[in-house]
Amino acid sequence: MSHAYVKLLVPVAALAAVAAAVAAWLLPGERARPVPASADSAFGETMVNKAAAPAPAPAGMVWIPGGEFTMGSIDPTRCVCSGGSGGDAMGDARPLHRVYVDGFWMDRTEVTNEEFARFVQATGYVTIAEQKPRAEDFPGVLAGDLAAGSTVFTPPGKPVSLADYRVWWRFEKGANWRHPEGPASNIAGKEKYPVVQVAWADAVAYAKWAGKRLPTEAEFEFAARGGAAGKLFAWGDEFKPGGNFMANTFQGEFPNKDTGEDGFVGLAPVGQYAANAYGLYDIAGNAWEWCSDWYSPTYYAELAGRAGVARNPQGPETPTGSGDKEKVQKGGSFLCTDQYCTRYMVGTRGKGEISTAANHVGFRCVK
Ligand SMILES: [Ca+2]
Ligand SMILES: [Ca+2]
Repeated sequence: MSHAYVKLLVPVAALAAVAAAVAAWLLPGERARPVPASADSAFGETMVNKAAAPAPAPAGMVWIPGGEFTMGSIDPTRCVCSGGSGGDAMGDARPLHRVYVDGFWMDRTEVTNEEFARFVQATGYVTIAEQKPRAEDFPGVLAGDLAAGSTVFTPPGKPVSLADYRVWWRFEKGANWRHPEGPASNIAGKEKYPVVQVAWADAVAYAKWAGKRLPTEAEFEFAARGGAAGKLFAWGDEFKPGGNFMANTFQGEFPNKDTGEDGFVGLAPVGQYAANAYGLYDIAGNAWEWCSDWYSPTYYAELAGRAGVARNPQGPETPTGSGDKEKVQKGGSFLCTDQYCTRYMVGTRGKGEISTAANHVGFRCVK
């Protein structure tokens, strides 16, 4: 198992390789444009399945009926997540294409620290961030630099150029799910916060133990849209309907000063904002959420190029793009902002190297 963030310890020349893993959430040069009043008419109707939910409902889960919908994000020239220098940021979330998913149960909230702690207590599971990387996976890295740890967001404390994410992300020895910002931090009193610093395999291990699985990207997006079609956000077309924040994102001056106008600087306990139409909390913002699909920037184009509706798409056979093994993440996080990248918008995509964790990435399960 490789450990991408240890690459942060090796000479700068090697850092290009890790760029995609870190910058998956925050692409340099990606800047905001005004929010359009309504979504693109290219979205087709969402046709929600009519069958009743099977009984009984599993604890903490809601029924997502499934159906056919249009997946993806709208034309970048009219969208906040429009391109910066190249003008094609978020191009991986286009073209729009028709997808059908079967109904499924989904966790109401992100998996919390107390839930993850029960799994660890029951199984003795050790997350990837808690394991010392193996020397054979990192030839050329000094033995003393091979330390267990993970990636931590660190506000620079002064206004900075947004060109280099390494100014606000660092590899922190001893950072893991029990110590999300490093050894000096802990999760005491944060039982109801989403677990973070979990790599993809850690999320899969939890899901198996719980008798569940990770959602596919299509399932996540169908659920996030709440039965509506072509809205900009999981709750509608307005970012702050009636002046109310609907998700935990970032306000202030990115990345150095989060003013927490939405009530929270950094992570929030789950369920602090209104649920979407399917009863899902934090389906946008708070922690990014791992999906089961491999990531390919051209997957939507591949699906759109096939005849008919893509039925229960599972993602590409293999990851393509940066050269790293990346899985899809959805929903954005407490670090998303219209000053930099607005991936809290429904229909957008994120991604992460499978063995890489960070203090803004968590997950929820389906079954
Ligand atoms: Ca916030
Ligand atoms: Ca979330």
